Amino acid sequence: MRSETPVAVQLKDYQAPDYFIERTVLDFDLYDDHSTVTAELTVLRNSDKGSDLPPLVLDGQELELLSVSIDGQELPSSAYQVSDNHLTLQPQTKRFVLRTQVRIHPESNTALEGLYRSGKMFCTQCEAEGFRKITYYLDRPDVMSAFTTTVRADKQRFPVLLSNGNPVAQGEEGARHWATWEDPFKKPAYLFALVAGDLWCVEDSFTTMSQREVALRIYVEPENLGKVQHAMDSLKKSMKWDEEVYGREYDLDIFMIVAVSDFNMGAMENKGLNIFNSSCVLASPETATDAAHQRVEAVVAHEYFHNWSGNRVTCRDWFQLSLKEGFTVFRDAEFSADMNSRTVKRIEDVVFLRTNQFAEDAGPMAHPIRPDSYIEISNFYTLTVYEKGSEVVRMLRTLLGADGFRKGSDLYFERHDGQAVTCDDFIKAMEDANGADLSQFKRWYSQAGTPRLAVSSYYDKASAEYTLTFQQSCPATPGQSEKLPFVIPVQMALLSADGEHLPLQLKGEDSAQGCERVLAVSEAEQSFTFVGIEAEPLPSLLRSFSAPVKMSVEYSREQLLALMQHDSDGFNRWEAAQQLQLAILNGLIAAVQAGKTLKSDPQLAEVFAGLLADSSLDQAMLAEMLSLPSEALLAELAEVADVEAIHQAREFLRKALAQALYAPMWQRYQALRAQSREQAYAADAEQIARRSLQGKLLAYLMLTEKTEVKAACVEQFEQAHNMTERLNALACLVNSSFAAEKAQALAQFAEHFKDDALVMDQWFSVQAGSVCPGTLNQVKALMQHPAFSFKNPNKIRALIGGFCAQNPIHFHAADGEGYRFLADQVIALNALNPQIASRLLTPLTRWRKYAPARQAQMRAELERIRASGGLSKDVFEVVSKSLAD
Ligand code: B3K
Ligand code: ZN
Repeated sequence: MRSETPVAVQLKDYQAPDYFIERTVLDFDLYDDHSTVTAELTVLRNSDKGSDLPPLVLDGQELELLSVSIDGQELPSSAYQVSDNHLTLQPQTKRFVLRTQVRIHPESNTALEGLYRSGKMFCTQCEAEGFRKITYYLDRPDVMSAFTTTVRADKQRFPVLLSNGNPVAQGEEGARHWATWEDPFKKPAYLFALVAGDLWCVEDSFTTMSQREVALRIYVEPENLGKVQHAMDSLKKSMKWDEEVYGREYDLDIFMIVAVSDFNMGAMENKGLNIFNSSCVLASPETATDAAHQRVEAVVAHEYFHNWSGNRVTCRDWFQLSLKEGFTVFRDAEFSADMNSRTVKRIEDVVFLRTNQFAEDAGPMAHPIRPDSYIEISNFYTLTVYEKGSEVVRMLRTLLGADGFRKGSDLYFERHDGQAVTCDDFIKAMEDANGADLSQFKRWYSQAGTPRLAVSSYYDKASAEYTLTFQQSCPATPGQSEKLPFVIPVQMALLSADGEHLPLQLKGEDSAQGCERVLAVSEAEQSFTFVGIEAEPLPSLLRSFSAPVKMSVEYSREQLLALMQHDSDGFNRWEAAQQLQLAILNGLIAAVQAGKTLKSDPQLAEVFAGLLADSSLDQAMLAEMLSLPSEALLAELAEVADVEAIHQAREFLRKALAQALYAPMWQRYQALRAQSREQAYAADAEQIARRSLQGKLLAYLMLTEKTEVKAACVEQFEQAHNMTERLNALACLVNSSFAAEKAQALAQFAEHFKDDALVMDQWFSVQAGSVCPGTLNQVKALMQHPAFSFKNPNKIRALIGGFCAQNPIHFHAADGEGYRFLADQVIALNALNPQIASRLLTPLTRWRKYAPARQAQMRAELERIRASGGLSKDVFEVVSKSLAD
């Protein structure tokens, strides 16, 4: 913890390193009460920067320096300076071997950054700046080195010793043993990894496109061996997909994944040795939901894809983070779309982006996908860098076409293999491969905020011309008051009255060019005129959500219904349903605010009835179309979020729909449940779609509080052969007024799964999300439960995060207790795990969204955190930016 005010690092201050590290030879001696790290670094003056020899300033934190030598000569302590964050010494030659020995304490490392203990094992997390907590180093991604690592530990308790690359030697010394690993690929220190533990592995192999055999190993604690197959299958699919879609082949002879229980995020792409949060590896039908299965598949793919987009080609500095993260999220999203339902994946991603990233982009932490400055880089692993970053890459593909994009990515990988590069280098490769000029497009990298796109249309019957006019603007964000126009690709089509998709010919063109096209809107106001349009058409705009913008188009209800029915773009059919639901919900919210009695609108029930009766409709799409916008999304869309009105309006509508559609919903539910009973579980698209629909229907039906539904819900809870159905039923009971059934189900579940940490996380989060009264007290009580631990990030996210970020009606309780609770937890976690503390804070940063009374309460809690003293850089940055004017 620091005392002085932390300073921001600026992109404009970037300078190439004074020295490089050619070779890194590490030796770890691991013990229960300390570990010793010996590092032999072959240091070389960066000749581009001159022939003088400036001081060598190595990064290091919380290290106890035991010795330093250069070229075999031990240095007296007068020959170097040690400060809180650095070791500084004066080189005498332009190339030398620096040897340091330090003592560190993984056993008491609760920040889970650097080398730490998770349960009985040792593991590491170095990105972004964790390596400096392991040894003195030039801990920056543009310093790339060949690593050789030896790990020594007790033979019995740590039979498995792993690091990056290939195993090259091993041996025994009494009760201890050692293993040496060599990574032939130069890499920055953030990709270093080490694991020691009593681990078992599932082994498989993959033959690459050039017929090389790669050994695949997933290491877990022995009790989890039965939950690894899904991750292994996902890995093999990912390897094949990257060969087919990007021409990228794996490069080492071995690829390892290790599952650990205590991990700050999802997983980490360390070269050849990915370390995963166990929640992103382990899955079995009985213990993991469909969503968890899909997350495992996506995260395994994401980390694997980083081998090229991140490892072979890495970032020059941390401002370029989206270079690897945005691109890799785009790659994993396309992979998931190819493995499952493309439209559903797009809908899920857009809902997530709109609900969370748009809120971030409108809040005090708003930043461009390539930020200009940061105080703590860990705070910039954001939805903006990841999800909006992915949208920016998607727009590039939309603008360049699939083939042009592939040419660009081939050139990027070829040109920069083995280098640490910038977002500009990525764009340059796309430009050079396509002869394109992307200079204006690059504003997406430097301007923050969600652009608005207002659309109007004009039809001229006499000339058969139809004109679409787009007006773009972008709200001010911290440090950026004026924005220049973006390039916004608007994928579009025009529909005739009977739902035909019209040929599209722009004025000035010789002929029509298909029935779908991309309009590149690049001016503040810009019009496109289509010719040969015989009657006023219905525009289908921003198909597949072709740009991360807030578009407004005035559609009548009839037009929305027509789009829902006829649009050939699945995303836009769903979008039309969303817009209809939003219009109805906004009407209800206004009615609550005006103190009127709420009246149900028969139109939505009619639409839903039609959807339920349409047997040609894909079940996954049906489930998505029956899902009302969440309270969080409604809050994001509102000028001032009225938490109670939103909750009341939405609950009213859900109940009204459940009552109006009871018969068809009940019938469909029973049929789906019967199918589930008869079929063995598979996490395939068809079954996932079925269970998704079944879950949505059960949630509606339970709102009617009918006895037959309650009995069905209890039956599903008790008899389901998979976690998806069981947890859906449990959530319904927990949110119901059936107190006895609720208590019994919760107790039964906890008794059955008490030894399975990941399942207990789900048990915590279901309760944290309950809309029933008394939830906050229940959350506080659950913090005392034996399965809860304040040191385990998954538990914190499930229970505390579940309540604060997923339960708006209780978190925003008028008495301010929710805010107080969150501030208390952040203050307690600040010292233990700054990254998790800072993440948890997010809901409080959104204070500007609420009415003045709530704003004051939220600000007061932020002030209280600020005044609590000893803030980590992580928490300091978020609190101070949130409170800044
Ligand atoms: N690259 C890591 C994230 C590291 C976060 C460090 N605070 C996982 C990923 O995005 O694949
Ligand atoms: Zn990533």
